[in-house]
Amino acid sequence: MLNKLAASELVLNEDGSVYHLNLLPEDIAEKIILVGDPDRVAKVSKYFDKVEVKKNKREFYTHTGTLRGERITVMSTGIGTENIDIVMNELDALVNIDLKNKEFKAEHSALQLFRMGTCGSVNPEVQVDNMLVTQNVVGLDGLMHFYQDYAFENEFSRNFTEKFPYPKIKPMLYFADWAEELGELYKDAKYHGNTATFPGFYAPQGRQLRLKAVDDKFLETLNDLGVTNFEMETSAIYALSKLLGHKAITVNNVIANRRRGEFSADHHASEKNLIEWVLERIIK
Ligand code: R1P
Ligand code: URA
Repeated sequence: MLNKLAASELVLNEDGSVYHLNLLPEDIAEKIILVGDPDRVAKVSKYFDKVEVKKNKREFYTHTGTLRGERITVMSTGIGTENIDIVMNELDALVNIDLKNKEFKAEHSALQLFRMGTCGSVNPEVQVDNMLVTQNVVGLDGLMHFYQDYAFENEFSRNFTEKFPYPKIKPMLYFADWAEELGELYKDAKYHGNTATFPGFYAPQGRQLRLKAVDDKFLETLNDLGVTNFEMETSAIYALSKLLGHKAITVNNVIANRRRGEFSADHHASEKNLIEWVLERIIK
């Protein structure tokens, strides 16, 4: 059969669930909140009226239930774009591949993905404990170099690509393809900005403990190129959503201001605030 996937390519568990997420198609809603930290899943689902599904494998914890009568899923992705590669492909398989026959479905289903994460700001004016919605994203992680060509161009990306001064690092640029739809839900966020996604927390984000990073001026250089904040997942979420035909938007709680050397005095309180803020907006 033309589209039939081999057992080595679409890997399933004994119960027919997708290999890493450990989920069956009926376990997820169309609206999915993605968080990095597995502990954040229960902090979100405690607001649901009812939780029907609780499953996990490795760092991927999933709770599905209803909130104000609407079905909703919250899932942890763990840290990094390599995990997002797994999350995006397996979520898409749950809705767009017939897992029994291992064939592509004729009808495409689009998911709505809401990343609710944390980040560090590189703009000295951006205050900690506030929400920042990602408009453009610079992928400095490398994942998308392995997929078919996909590049987005706008004024931000042209300026960034032209002036980015580190020839060994190849940026890939994407944007929030949510247009008026998902972005409208978050229009009153305190900040909208340009996020850079990295393959690490320390030197890749310019942190120097006992090891030197490429450049002492890394934060200033990226901020001068229009980058507002640093984190580790959004490039892959935006790019793979675009390629797979899903809608995605990221809002991160700013827990660090890297230029001022500040860290949130109570990031648990601002995490709670973020969860309530997002749930209020995505479920009417
Ligand atoms: C690093 O501490 C982690 O926190 C951020 C980064 O993207 C990375 O995953 O997001 P989460 O709080 O959603 O995990
Ligand atoms: N998450 C990151 O990846 N970087 C930060 O500075 C804070 C949260």
